[in-house]
Amino acid sequence: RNLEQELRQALSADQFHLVYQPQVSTANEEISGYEALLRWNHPVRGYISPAVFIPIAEEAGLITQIGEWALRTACDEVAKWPRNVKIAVNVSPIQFANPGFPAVVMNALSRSQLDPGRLELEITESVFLNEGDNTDQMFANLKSIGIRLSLDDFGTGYSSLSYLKKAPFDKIKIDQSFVRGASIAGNRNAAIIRSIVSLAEALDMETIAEGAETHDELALIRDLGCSHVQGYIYSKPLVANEAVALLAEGR
Ligand code: G
Ligand code: G
Ligand code: MN
Ligand code: NA
Repeated sequence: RNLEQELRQALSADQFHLVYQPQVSTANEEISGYEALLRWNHPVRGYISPAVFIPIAEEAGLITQIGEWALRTACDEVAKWPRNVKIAVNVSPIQFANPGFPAVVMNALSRSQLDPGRLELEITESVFLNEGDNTDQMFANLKSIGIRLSLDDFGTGYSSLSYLKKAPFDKIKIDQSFVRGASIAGNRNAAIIRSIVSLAEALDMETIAEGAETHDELALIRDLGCSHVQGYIYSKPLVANEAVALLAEGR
């Protein structure tokens, strides 16, 4: 009945798995990495979207456990893959606020033997909303491990440029809402993407355009100078063996 109750059992009942969506370099069209995305397959209700259950997990105090499972599983799986691609893992602001989080990251790296430079954590702008005293320290601690940081859903919600100045991001993810339809004549999204790319370049950060679905969108993203693209135009999120097969094909 109650989704929260069922979410409590989902981890031990082995109902989660990860899917992986390619992140492609615009320069050479090679897969540079994958974003790991959580999936919950409920035995009765069927597939439940993370857009539905992540907020419930955050409310119920379950996101720390579930997020750690996702991080460990992503590192363990990707460490065995045939190419040294990067792996991007989403991190809830609640995980990020926990002073023990860097130790969790180090543990995931050491048990999987994944090179820290291959792990990228995706953090949304909302971590700055309830910014605590230790936010700067958290960024410094995570960077000292040698991992990469990516600013997810950029341009939505609480955008402020001040945190771009102080937080050590390696990559900005341009939100889908700016990418979709950007190639249509007269659409203002192209101007926004152009200015984000120019800002990122000035700050020595990479850019990835999310949610590209059409050839026109892809061509525009490339013309505007985004370094990477992620979207259905290349691939939907794939189960692990499909993601491996794509790498084995040399993509
Ligand atoms: O995969 P999909 O587009 O349906 O994801 C919907 C939302 O769920 C996105 O905002 C995505 O960031 C979030 N999400 C997916 N997997 C995870 C995860 O492992 N941890 C967190 N915190 N969010 C996730
Ligand atoms: O918020 P975050 O960037 O973590 O979420 C990524 C979400 O975007 C995933 O749920 C993924 O399935 C979805 N996604 C990725 N590419 C596309 C796309 O080209 N079109 C649409 N509609 N969704 C996409
Ligand atoms: Mn993401
Ligand atoms: Na996003």
